[in-house]
Amino acid sequence: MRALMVLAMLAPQEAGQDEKRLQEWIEQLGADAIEDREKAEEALKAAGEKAIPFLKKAAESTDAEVKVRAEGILIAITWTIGRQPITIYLDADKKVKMEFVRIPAGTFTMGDKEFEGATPREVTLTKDTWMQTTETTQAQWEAVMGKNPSHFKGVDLPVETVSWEDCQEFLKKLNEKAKDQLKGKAAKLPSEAEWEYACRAGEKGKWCFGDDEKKLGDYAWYWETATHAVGQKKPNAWGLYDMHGNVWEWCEDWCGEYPSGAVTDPTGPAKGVDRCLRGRSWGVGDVFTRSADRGRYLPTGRDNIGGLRVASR
Ligand SMILES: [Ca+2]
Repeated sequence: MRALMVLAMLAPQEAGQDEKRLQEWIEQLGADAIEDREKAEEALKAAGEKAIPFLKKAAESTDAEVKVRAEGILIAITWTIGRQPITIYLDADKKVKMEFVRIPAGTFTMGDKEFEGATPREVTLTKDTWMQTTETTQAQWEAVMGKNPSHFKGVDLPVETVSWEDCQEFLKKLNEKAKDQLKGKAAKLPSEAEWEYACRAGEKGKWCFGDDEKKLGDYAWYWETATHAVGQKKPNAWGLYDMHGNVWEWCEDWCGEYPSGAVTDPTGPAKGVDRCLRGRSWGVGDVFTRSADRGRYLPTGRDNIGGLRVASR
């Protein structure tokens, strides 16, 4: 009994000491000596999830040094937490595989005031989602469907010329084929909100890397004449490739106006004419590839710019 009381008395104090230490390290990010800054950086990375609220505050700092370092550590920590991939195999030889990373539940601002029909609103996603790290490839599609409808041919190229309805058939077969490997999770298309949240990976700017248009070529295939093999450019902070450009990615939702105000786990309108696509394709320019940009197409529509990325929950 006495021991329990002692513990109860100590716990808040220890938590307070932890916080104090984290705050000291945050302050040390702006220290004069570079070795002090690096020491603080290492300590904050090691603190992991506990350091996130402190780092988020520091990322808003007017001290450029603190801001840049805090942002870098945040990405590193998020990567570590989210980077627990699951791999599923689609053939007996284990040559064709799909990799998924965990997208942690959270709240973000969805939309962009510069885009029609994408008025910003606060969205909360209450459940973790697993997102395929790349667009679905032709090898993956063929392993499940036994055929390849793509216009540009290549096993590592993203599958295209698939309609939303074709994707539903693919997902149905994928769920049957990989039932044991999915361990109770269902493969599906992401909702628009899940897609944009995963694309932004914590970034509020125009693209997953911020607002600097000059960096777009590091992350995206755009203004091209054909698709490119998936996963060749830089991934976003959560390990997802080609969220901007290469092929459009079908989402689950019917396409409609966003409701106003904050929403939780939105899934789009109950009915509609078009289904939504995200991220744009190889054939267009910079502004259109932005995180909040929305596309729409008939669910039966097929084109060499439209593919998918599988989500799972
Ligand atoms: Ca894409």
